[in-house]
Amino acid sequence: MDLETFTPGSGRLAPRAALQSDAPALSLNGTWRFRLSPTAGIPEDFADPGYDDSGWDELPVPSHWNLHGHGAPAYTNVAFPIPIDPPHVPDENPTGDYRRVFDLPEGWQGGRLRFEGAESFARVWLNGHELGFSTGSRLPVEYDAAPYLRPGRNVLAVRVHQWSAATYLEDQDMWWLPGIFRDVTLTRSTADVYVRADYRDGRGTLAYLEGPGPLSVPELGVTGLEPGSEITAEVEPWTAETPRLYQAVITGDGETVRLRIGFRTISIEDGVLLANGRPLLLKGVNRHEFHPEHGRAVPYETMREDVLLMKRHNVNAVRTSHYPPHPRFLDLCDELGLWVIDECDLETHGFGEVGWRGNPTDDPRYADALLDRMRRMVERDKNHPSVIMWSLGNEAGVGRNLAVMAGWTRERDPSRPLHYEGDRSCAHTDVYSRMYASHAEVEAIGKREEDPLDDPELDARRRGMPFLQCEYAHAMGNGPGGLAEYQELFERYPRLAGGFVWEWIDHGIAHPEFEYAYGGDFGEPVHDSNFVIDGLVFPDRTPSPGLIDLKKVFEPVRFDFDGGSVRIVNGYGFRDLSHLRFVATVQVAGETVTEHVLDVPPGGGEVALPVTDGGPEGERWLTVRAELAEDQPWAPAGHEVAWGQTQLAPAPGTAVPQDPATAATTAVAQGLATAATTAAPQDPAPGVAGGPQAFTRGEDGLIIAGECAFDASGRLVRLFGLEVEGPRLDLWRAPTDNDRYGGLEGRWRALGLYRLTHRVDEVSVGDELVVRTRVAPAATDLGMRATYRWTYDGGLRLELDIEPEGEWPDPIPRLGVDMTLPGEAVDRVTWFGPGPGESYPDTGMAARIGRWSATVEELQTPYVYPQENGHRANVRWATLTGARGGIRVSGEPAFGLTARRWSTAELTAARHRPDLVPGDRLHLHLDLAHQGIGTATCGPGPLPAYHLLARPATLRLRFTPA
Ligand code: IPT
Repeated sequence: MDLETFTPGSGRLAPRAALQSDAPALSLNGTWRFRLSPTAGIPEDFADPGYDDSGWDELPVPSHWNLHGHGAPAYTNVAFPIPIDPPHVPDENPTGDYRRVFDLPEGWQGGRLRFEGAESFARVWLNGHELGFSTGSRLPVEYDAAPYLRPGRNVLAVRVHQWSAATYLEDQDMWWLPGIFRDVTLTRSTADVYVRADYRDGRGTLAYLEGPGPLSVPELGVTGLEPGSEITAEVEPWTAETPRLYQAVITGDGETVRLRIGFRTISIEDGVLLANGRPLLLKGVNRHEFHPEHGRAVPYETMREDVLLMKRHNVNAVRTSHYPPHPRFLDLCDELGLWVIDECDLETHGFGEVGWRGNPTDDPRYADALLDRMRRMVERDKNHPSVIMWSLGNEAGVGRNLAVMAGWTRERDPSRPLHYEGDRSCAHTDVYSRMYASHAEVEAIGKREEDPLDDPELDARRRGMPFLQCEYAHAMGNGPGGLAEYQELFERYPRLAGGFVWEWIDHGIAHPEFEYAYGGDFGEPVHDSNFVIDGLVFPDRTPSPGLIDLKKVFEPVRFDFDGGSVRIVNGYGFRDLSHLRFVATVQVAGETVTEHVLDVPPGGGEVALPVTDGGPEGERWLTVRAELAEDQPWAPAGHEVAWGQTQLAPAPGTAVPQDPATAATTAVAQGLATAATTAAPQDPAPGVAGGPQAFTRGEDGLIIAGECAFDASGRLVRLFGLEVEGPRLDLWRAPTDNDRYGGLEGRWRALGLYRLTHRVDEVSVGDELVVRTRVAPAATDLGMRATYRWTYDGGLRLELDIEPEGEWPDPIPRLGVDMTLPGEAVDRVTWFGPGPGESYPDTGMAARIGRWSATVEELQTPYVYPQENGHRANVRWATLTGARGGIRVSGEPAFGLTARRWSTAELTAARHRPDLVPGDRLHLHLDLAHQGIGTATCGPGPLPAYHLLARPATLRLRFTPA
């Protein structure tokens, strides 16, 4: 068989819509016989019905054979794992032979064999007769089975080759996972149906373009509509916010088809993307199909979980990166409401590595194959209201075949705009799309002030288009930072239609040793390491902090507080607020003192806040939450959709400083971390009495103050009975993926920031203990003067002055102190400040002020590739407690808190989660500031305001017994 053919397939029936039909269908999913060969050229005798496969293994279908012990997965991002020599492929070509025996039900006649997806080149035999072959891994194919079906026992044989000429079209950034990975069905359905349902000003137009017989929509009183005709009716529109569907029934050719129709119109007017005549703002994610055990053979329940999770996190759009998903995923999008960019199964990114020489996108020999892919996608998915744009593919460079794909699609479906990012000229698209453009560039595009194209005509055309970021905010590891600023731009400029965060899920493969495997873990000679771990949810679909932040940033309701009232702004595009209940809660020092339901008009507006003075002392915060008033198909009543928080004036007669966080973060961002110099302690720590007390030298050489002791070098060794290794200045953090790929890690390492040396210059003991030190890495004259000033009054207070020496060229990772405590002394951390999740200067939008509590284990964010995580910023006070008490740390005014059972060096060295083994010390990091996170793995680093520059700064902390 010629695997190196440019032809996309043979023997196939014309593509048609995925439909629900009452025609008999026999699922051929289940256990098949399977044999893997290392090369393609083995005999074809296995296709013979009489072939003895008793020596073969068993394999479930759908699945990928290399996730079932036959070979191993491999991950590459851009690089091809085979030589770039189209259409040729190596002799080493894993080839899976499949056999399935099935019994035809009594009286069964005719039928088609339908494969929803097989990767990548599949030949099919029925009872020894070859039906044909197909490529286009994530697209369906059907063969006419009628001539070869027999009553009773039938034998289906399939040979799947991993590599073929079509491999050059499937270079998506993901695991290479061959096999029959979607459903196989013998179906007697033959119907194709094509409807177009538009909506304008309260009226829907249903154009019944093609179908096997009359169509009816009982709910609209429509019956007997013939193909080629249309009706209009008063309808409710479909939107992702209000996914109203009408059930249509079509009968003809011996079957009845049910189709859910959604009336909606996508248009572009004055360079703005509209749905049903209103601006459409896409709050999207890129979704690959992935399951940590099943790869791209994603169970239906998991698809549903994805949609529910997206809806619950205020995501309203999906780009099906970078291939059409399982058809049922789109049913879920119709039903639960998500706008979808349906993307063709096309990526030739690896040609970029050779200057795009030989790119199939520009090779006429591949034209049929590219068109075939587009046709099969459009025909399969053409009836879905959720699908609002067709995308020609991803990262496939430029070339004449794009025109072929676009030309056919425009003719076949003029109702949906075309998307493709890879051709900056936008010659074949209706929207201007980019990936990972910086905030500044997005803003310029928003103003239609982007750099011009060379061709003035194309430039004018592109400048008139709406813009979207098909990928932005690369969610790899800790991050992404900068989300809020992107959203602010998307909402400010009408040209900007929003975008799609890269990407939905970490593709970590469940692994007995590593917990989750990434590139290289299966010994692949060519791989891209953990670049496949870049999702908003962990491999098991637990939301990562990035998704929690995204939910906040995507909120469809805004709260603008102003004194005694709040303006509630409806940020939905297509519905009012009547489905929400607004609850206002006042907390003082984290304790709820009042709770009211607010009366909010459906359109939003100014609402008076409850009177809240009186009550105890402490920071007083008002939180307004918008929650679902009733169950929705995607979340139960009470689910929180949005929230806003504001600090209230203290109760009369009490003196409580205003939120230190705002002052502190701004100041730190500007490198002036000396904010709020005279702020009173937030938290007059309980149980501490007495006035100032002097430090004395004990006989053992220790310096003593009450229950605390320092060694002769001025290092804290005992803290209220706990044996500690005292706080020391530290600048290092375990680099994040963004630090690493953005280049900062390299510069930090070159400077030696992970191997600081400490020198004590002076220890002076008296009313206060003053320890003057210099902290610096070897081989440089850069350094930090760190002066620790300790005082004791029953509580122990530290004022640490930090003064950089020399010209520090780059931002530093962090600025703070590290100390350790006996591990068994602490298992719980309770704090007042933003929480419950982690936060860094440009992340943590989802953190709200409150009193939070977690075990040390719960404070760790389980990034698949270990890195800096778990930092709680702007903490006012924290207690670290175990069975026998503990300590309390109070900020003056606030500090950053991180607690781990391993050191920063261990975290830095770890490559997989199981490398992190709890030790017998608790490592406590009390920080003044962190460098921002950004999204430099792909895209911009932190915005300038989030850079931590080496400048003079002061950290003030107070320790007391808990
Ligand atoms: C971009 C790809 O489109 C996407 O599939 C993924 O690989 C992402 O990068 C990185 O995770 S392309 C890149 C050149 C910006």
